[in-house]
Amino acid sequence: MKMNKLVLFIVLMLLSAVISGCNKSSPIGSVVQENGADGVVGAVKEINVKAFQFGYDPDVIKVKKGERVRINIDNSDVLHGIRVPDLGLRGDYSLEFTADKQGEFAWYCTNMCGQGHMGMKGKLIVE
Ligand SMILES: [Cu+2]
Repeated sequence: MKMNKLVLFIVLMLLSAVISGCNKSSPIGSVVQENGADGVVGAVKEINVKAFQFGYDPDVIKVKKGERVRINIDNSDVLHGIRVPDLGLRGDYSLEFTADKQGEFAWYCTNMCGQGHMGMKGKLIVE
């Protein structure tokens, strides 16, 4: 009986550790509270994207309309960057914007990075 309670206690401790660990951050994004570059105060959804020859990980990003978004670009080999022509956005290391237009927007690599450069693309979904 005593042993059973000990086992139950350990299981509960492990479960709560796993649950709190999951809540801290999701693998593709986290929300931080801060002042935006343009003076907007509010939550910024941060998304980390790894850029490599020749692709992105993740290569599809979903945000909600109205959200303030910052995409951090990790250029893991050479300089890539992201440009979203339909939204007039471009950046080598990061992009910050308010997702005020609903739809699906293709993004491309900003810098000539090698033979596969033209095939480097991703998709931003604003829903
Ligand atoms: Cu490129």
